[in-house]
Amino acid sequence: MRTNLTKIQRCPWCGNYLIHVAIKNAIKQLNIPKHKLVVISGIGCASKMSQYIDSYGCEVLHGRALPFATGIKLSNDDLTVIVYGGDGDGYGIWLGHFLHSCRRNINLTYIVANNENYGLTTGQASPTTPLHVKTRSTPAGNEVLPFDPNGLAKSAGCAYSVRVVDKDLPLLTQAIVDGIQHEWFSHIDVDQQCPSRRRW
Ligand SMILES: Cc1ncc(C[n+]2csc(CCOP(=O)(O)OP(=O)(O)O)c2C)c(N)n1
Ligand code: SF4
Ligand SMILES: [Mg+2]
Repeated sequence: MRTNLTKIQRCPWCGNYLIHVAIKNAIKQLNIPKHKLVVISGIGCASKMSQYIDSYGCEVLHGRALPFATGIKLSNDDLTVIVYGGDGDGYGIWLGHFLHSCRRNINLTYIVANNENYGLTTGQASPTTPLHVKTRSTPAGNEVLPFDPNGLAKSAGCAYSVRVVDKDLPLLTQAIVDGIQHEWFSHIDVDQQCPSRRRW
């Protein structure tokens, strides 16, 4: 459990700051004590979140947060388990875990900071990068259609799948509160600003 972390490794104006505030608001609103909360994340700018929230938590392998969190929830149903990661982490390298989590419908709250690129590794295209935009891996413009994460989640069986903008803090907080209270798998895709890499 982290109590003395002072250095936050994010760019100024990164949307992850806003999502962090929304998570803290939601936890406070629901009165969840820190010993009953677990935050699990993969690897990436977004995934540092588990280091910064004062709860139990773990930053696991890239794309492996969902199966890790599933094990925790199955072994102790009393815990509130939040899974946090980026679009590359959840929709790219291990999309399979996302879809099977939707199918299994185990009570996890999955928040995706969707900045439409692989931010930590300097801005390559991800599965949600819009058509034609130039990234580090698509210098002539992205030629691959992005997919719709909420549509995928719903078609795989997830009944609570929403998309919220990071700047709308009240709506984002409410979406997280509702996601935690939803008794099955919940998915919150956050349109996340990333001033250093997402320049479209
Ligand atoms: C198995 C594995 N493959 C690749 C990497 C390199 N890597 C680290 S973070 C990352 C992408 C992160 O993108 P995203 O999940 O969208 O997070 P963001 O940094 O944008 O918040 C990659 C490819 C890794 N750490 N492990
Ligand atoms: S690269 Fe983007 S996502 Fe990563 S810390 Fe900077 S603004 Fe945030
Ligand atoms: Mg990303």
